[in-house]
Amino acid sequence: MDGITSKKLLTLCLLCQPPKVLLGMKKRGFGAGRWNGFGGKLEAGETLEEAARREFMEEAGVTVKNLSKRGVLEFFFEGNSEMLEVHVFKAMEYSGTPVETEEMKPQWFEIDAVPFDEMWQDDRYWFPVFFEDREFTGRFFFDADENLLSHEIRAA
Ligand code: 6U4
Repeated sequence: MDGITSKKLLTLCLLCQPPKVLLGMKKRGFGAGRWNGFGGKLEAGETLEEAARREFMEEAGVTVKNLSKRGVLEFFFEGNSEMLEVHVFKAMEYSGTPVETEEMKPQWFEIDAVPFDEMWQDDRYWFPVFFEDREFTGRFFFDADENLLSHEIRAA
C-alpha cells in the first residue's frame, strides 16, 4: 500500500432475481474478457447510487430499483499509485430487458453456478458473503498482471 497517492471511486451493482443473478461479459476497457457486475466511475456531482443506476442503464439498458448498499472493496495493484474504491450495490427489482451494449454482454446465471474462473479473482471471496446478505469490506492486492496476491475481508 506504500506509495498510494490517489483513489478512484467506482460502483458495482448485482441485479438479483433468486435463484439467478445478472452478470455481464465486459467487452472493452478495464477487466475486459471477464464476467462482472455492472458499474463504473463516478461522474461529477453524482451520488454513488445515481452512478450505479446510470452505469447499469448504459451497460445493460435496464433501470434498476431498490438499490441497497452491501459493501466496499479496495483494490491495489503493484506498481500503481492509484487505488480503486468500489462500492457494491444489490438491486432486487428492475424494468426493461437486458440488452447487449458496446461495453457489456448480459447473461443470467444461477447463483450456485457463477463462473468464477472467468471473473476477477477477488469475486470468489466476496460473492458468497454478498449472497448471504451480509455487509462487507474487503481489501485485495494484485500484481501488475492482475493476479491476486493477498486479501482481507470483514463481514458483518
Ligand atoms: P471506461 O469508461 O472505459 O474508461 P473502464 O476502464 O472500462 O471505463 P469501468 O468504468 O467500466 O472501467 O469500471 C470498471 C468496473 O469494474 C467497475 O464496475 C468496478 C469493476 N471492478 C474493478 N475492479 C474489480 C475487481 N477486482 N473485481 C470486481 N469488479 C471490479 O468484481
